[in-house]
Amino acid sequence: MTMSTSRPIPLESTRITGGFWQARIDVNRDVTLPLQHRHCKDTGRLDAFAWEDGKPNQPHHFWESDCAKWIEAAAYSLVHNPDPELEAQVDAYAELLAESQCADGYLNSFYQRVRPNKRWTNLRDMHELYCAGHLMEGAVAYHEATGKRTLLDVLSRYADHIARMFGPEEGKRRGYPGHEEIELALVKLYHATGNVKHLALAAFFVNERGTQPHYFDDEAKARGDEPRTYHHGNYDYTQAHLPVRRQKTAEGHSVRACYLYAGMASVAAETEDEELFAACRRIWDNITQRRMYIHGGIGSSRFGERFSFDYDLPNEDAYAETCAAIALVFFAHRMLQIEPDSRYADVMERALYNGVISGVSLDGKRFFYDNFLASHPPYQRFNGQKSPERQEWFGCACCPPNLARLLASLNGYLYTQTDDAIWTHLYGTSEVTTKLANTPVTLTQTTDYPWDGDVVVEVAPERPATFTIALRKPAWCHEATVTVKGETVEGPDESGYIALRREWQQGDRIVLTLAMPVERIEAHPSVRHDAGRVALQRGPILYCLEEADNGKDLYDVLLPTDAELTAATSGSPFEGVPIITGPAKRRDTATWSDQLYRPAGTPLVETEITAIPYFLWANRGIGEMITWIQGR
Ligand code: FUB
Ligand code: ZN
Repeated sequence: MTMSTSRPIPLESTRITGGFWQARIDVNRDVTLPLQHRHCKDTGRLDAFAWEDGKPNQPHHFWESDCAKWIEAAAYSLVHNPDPELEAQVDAYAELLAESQCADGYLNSFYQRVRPNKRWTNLRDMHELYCAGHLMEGAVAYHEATGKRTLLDVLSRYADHIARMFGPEEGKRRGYPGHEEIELALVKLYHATGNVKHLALAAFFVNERGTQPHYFDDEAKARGDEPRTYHHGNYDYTQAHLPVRRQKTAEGHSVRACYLYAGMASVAAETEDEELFAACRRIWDNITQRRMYIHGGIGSSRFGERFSFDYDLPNEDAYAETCAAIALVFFAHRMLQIEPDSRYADVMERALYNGVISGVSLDGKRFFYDNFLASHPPYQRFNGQKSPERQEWFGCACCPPNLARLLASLNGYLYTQTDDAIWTHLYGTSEVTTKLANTPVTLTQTTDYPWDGDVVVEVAPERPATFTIALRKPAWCHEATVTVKGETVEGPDESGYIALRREWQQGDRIVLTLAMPVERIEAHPSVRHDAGRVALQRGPILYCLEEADNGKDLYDVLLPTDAELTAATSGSPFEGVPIITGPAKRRDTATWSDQLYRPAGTPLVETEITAIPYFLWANRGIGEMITWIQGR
């Protein structure tokens, strides 16, 4: 039983075949994946289980998670791109895991090699369950991609071990992870193994969280620690301040939070739990109506990589960890399956094209951990943020392999379906073959999206069949038209989707046209950081001003409300990518010398601005950048 309204389409049945995402996926496969394997090897991550005392590269307590995300990325990539060398690399790691697994099923390099006899003593801080979850996701993906069982069996045994240790039954510990992730992973594992104990364990971890007496208190006392000295102060940091059904706002560490919410939605779907789903919805609304950046980033505070409070969305200080935007995509994707409503897909799209993809350089070699919405290079260095340029790798390298696995599985985010309806959540040149109304059907999308709003969908059922094709009408679009076989049609709007139900025949052609003018966006008046400012957006793409095109002192640029803005590819520093240009004003700096302050009234001079897509910033060296421009 499941309350899901729609289900994802397996990766092997859907393929991105060109356009925007294909270019990024190719770089991910050809450059990023091999590089990440090298980093995992060079830093000792891949050999952590073979580490010996006194040797360099002592395992860190969540190194497995990096290797596991790399495995997952490799697996997704293998689905459409067989690569024996890559497969052999995964097999080698899988063998090491199989050999390293304890007789009782336990598997964690840090606790096996560095801190023996201390297993499960600090769930709050030590990431054992988090690493287990990531390994489970990797194992499921690799099994689906290759049919090989070694890794899946290892992780299934590990899950069985965890289920013997934790649960509501007498004699088991009533613990749950300080860093969530295993909840959503166990639901995936359950899908792969069919073992209901795996689903029950996921539900237990979700439902036990935040209950009293508090497990993290008891566990700390058992270690001889004083719970009140917990360095994060209170348990909202780990979303364990209340049972999850009573939570109303998104709190604490934002990656943990959205992994949990994705896990809650997964469990709610599988167990038909309306109350749990209602909690997911409330939290979703809190995030997307009050705590999310315009680029889809979340977790605005670098103090704890966390959510702070409603409307607190600083730009230069934005933390907006890449992993957090990715976790929001996971949450959105699960909400969509329960309730195909375009508000989830809109956010998914916003994050993907902006605050997620900004995390990786165009060449696929360097990564952002935090994704500021404004950069003033000396500033970031002085305030403890990470660098204003992308880095090759990090000591805490959660983001790069997270990007790799998401990009490699992006084809899985385009559609969901029921037996006789298919929802198109994302647009992109692609091909999907599935069964609708018991008929094999291929849908082929051809488009230059997100640079152009025309999307052609060719429908090819094996024989005429009646089913629904639902096309998302993005929230950013104010004018959408659809033709079927050349005739304009008015599909009913079903939760933000244009639902086209009819008998479809081979060769039917849908043309969706989404008007994509340049738009000035303003933020809610309570977002103090953006008051009096506008951001430029075209289609799903957020734009920004960079020093490379506009010189310094970008905060001083003023965009008059009547300035005509044009989008065009000519003159673009990035081939085929539209830039936005138009007239603006700024103060005449030539009239300033040594004063720091003086009576107001500096004459304004005319200037021309050039805005580039936000996700492309910092691909041309270090410099200033802003997204919110003066101009109301
Ligand atoms: O703690 C594991 C990962 O490292 C988190 O998800 C990231 O925020 C980073 O702290
Ligand atoms: Zn990260």
